[in-house]
This record gives sequence, structure tokens and C-alpha cells, in this order.
Amino acid sequence: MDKREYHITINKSIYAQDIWRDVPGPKRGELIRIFGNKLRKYKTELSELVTQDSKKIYAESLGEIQEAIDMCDFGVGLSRQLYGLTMPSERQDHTLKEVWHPLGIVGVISAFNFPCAVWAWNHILAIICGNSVVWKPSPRSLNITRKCKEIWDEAVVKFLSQNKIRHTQGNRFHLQDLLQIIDGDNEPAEWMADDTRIKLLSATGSTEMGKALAPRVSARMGRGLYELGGNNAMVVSPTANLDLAIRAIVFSAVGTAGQRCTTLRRLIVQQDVYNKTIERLLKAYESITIGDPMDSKNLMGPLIDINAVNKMQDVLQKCRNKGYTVHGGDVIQGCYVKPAIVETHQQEQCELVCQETFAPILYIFKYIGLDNAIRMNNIVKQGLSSSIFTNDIKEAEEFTSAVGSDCGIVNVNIGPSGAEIGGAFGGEKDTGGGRESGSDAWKQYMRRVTITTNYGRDLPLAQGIKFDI
Ligand code: UN1
Repeated sequence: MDKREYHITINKSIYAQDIWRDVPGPKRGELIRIFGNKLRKYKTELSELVTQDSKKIYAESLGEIQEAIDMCDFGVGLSRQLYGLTMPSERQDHTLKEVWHPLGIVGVISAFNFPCAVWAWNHILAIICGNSVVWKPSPRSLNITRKCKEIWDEAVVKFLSQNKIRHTQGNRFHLQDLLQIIDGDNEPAEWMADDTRIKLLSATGSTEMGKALAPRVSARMGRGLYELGGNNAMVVSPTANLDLAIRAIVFSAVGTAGQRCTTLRRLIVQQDVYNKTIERLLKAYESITIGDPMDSKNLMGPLIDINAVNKMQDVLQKCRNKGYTVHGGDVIQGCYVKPAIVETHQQEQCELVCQETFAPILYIFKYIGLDNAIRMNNIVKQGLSSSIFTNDIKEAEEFTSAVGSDCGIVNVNIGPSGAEIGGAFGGEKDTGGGRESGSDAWKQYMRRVTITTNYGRDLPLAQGIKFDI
């Protein structure tokens, strides 16, 4: 897309939002209900496209589309719950309240690994809140993106056949334009970051990408919502149920071929259960079936591209040079690799471990006491997700307390990946601080207005100020 096409897209987005902001919330919910039902209808086809584009296994792609459907259900309910507040006014015969209004255009930048669900987190909330969306997907996700847009347009047509919308713009009015696709790579992302017409930019991807865009968004006083890199850990305590822990480790370290932002990258195991845990984990890793992601017997497909394979191999070589023990990690063929476990034999986490390598590499560390494990969990720059396996309530409470994990997501007896949509999703530090999907994340997609109304016959001033003329 060139700059001229970009401007046309943004203009269409402005027209569509101008109409949409005036549509009552519950009616906006009606469009999302129709869209959600269409996602249900096309679930198989959409999941196939997710696998085709992202190379994740089909079972996970089904989960991804389900996540988008769940978002629609959440959005329909939310459309009747965009609650403001009323406060008692200090002045006689006055009312004081806060209401939430639509923001305008929301820009969404999504990554290859969750090409549909993460867009849906943003799109559904943005639409329910009365906004329009311009979506710049990863250039690797074009098939699933096109299909989502096609289904969206169908949903809009059905919605318009059942609902009358007040508008004044004649032919220029296309409600389908509430969702538009911006294709391209870094350049259009930069245009979006600099564009004052985009009121909120929600970007998912690497910390590097976020750090390049965020200053541009804030330089124009725009809003940014960032979901960036993770370097997620799990603590395995001596009281952990190892049967559950091993399953959770394998799913969160190997699932999506280690290419989730929530992927488990660091395993912190108490020294008394270290040997037992490694032994069982290595055995579990041996049983992982790798191959065609559409074949239901496989738990792992290929990495996204040859660059990812090379990066993984490079990091593993550096690990060997450092004297770490590397189990697995070999290239099978093309982009198919074996997942790797790296025993570091130390508590210190070197630079290699502190960076996020978007590949199935799991580093293992030993800890002695929980304080030590919490410090190890928190030492990296990223702060997305974390978990502890323990049957000791004191340990679980400490890990989730203010002095425990410093991440946005803190789990007990489940792995760090695979969050439900109902909670707010996101993390601290280099992860960017944004929160998406459930809870009250919707508030970022609206502007808050504080309204004071005087229904009396006098004009009292706040703070009792006297200013008589
Ligand atoms: C991502 O990798 O960007 O919690 C999102 C999870 C998924 C979302 C991952 N529900 O792992």
C-alpha cells in the first residue's frame, strides 16, 4: 500500500466511525453477535488458514478461532455494560457523572503467531466501544486476514439488512469500512504511529518494534497499547504435582513451536526435585511428535521461517560455547526442529537467557529458597507471564503477592501460556504495560468525559470560592 492508498483508507475509516459512534451500544453488540455466529460457522476453514499462515498445529488454530468467538460473546455482553459512574456533587442542585464515549480510529498491528485472536481482542472491543479499526497484520498472515475481512463484510451486510442506521453521508457511507486492512511491513506501521487521526495504536510484536513505535505515538500525544516480548518463567517447588507440572511445561514450552509471547522460556526448579524433573521432562520431550501441522498426531509443526531456525541454532551454539548442556534442538529438515532444553548449571541468567529467542528453547535453573526463585523470575527485562507449581498455599500466595512475581500474568499450578479472554492480558516492563481482551481493558478504547450539571437557580462554585459580580 502506498501513502495515497493509506490516506484513502484512513478517510474511509473516519466516515464509517462518524456514523458508528452514534449507534447505541447494544445495537453495536448486535453486529458483533452476527460476526461471532459467522466465526462459528467458518471455524474449520478459518482454523485451516491460521495453520497455513502461522504453521501452528490445527488443534491450536481451532483454539485461536475459539478465542476470537469468546471475544465476540464477551463483546455482546459488554455492549450493555459500558458503565460510567455518578458521584455526589459537593454543590447544591448539581449532578456529577462520568460517561465513556467512542475514541475514533483504532490502529491494530498484529503478529504472525496469533494472527486472528489478538486482532479480535482489539477489534471486538474497539467496535463495541463505537470506533473503527484499521488493521495492519503481519505480512505472513494475509490469508487469514483476508478471510476475516470477508466474513466481517458479510456480517455488516446482514446487520444492515436487519437494522436501520441513522446517517447523513449518502454514498460515502460504507459500514464495512469499520474494518480496513493496511498491508505492508514497517513503513505503514510508522505512518500509523505518526498519524494523529489514529487515536489509539495497539501493537503486538517484539519489544524492538514497540520501542521504535511508542516514542512516535507519544510525541503526538496519541495513546499506545503495547503487547511486546515475554521471557516467561515457571517455578517448580518441592511440593509440586510433577504429573501436572510436566504436562504444563511441555504445552507452554513446545506449544506453537515456542512462538507465543507467553511461551515458557525459563524453568526454575528447586534443587531437591531438580534431577527428577529433568529426567521426566527429557522423557516427555522424546515423545513429542513433530511434523505436518495439519496432521492431528503431531504436537509441533515447523518454525515460521528459516530465519527463525537460524536464530535458534545460533543461540544454541552460543549456549554450547558457554558450557551449557543442550538437549535436542537439532534441525530435522527445513523449518522443522526438535525443541531444546538447555541446562545452564547455574543460577545466574546470562544475556543469552535474558533475551527472548522466539523458538522452542527452554532454559533450566536450580533454586534453593522461594525468595531466590522470585528474584530469578523477576530479573529479566520483560514482565509478561509467570507461574508456580506448588501445593503449599504459603508459597502460592507469596508468589502472587506484591513482593512476588512482577509480571502482568501470574499463574498457580498451570503454565504461563494459554490465558482465557476474561482477564486483562498483558505485562509490565519491556512487555509494554498494555492490557487487552477482558476485564476493563475496554476503557482504553474510549474517552472518559466528566459532566457536571447545575439544575438549580444559583451558581455555587466548587471549593466554596466566592466570586460575586
Ligand atoms: C500471543 O502470543 O501474542 O495466553 C498471545 C496465550 C494466548 C494468547 C497469546 N491466549 O497464550
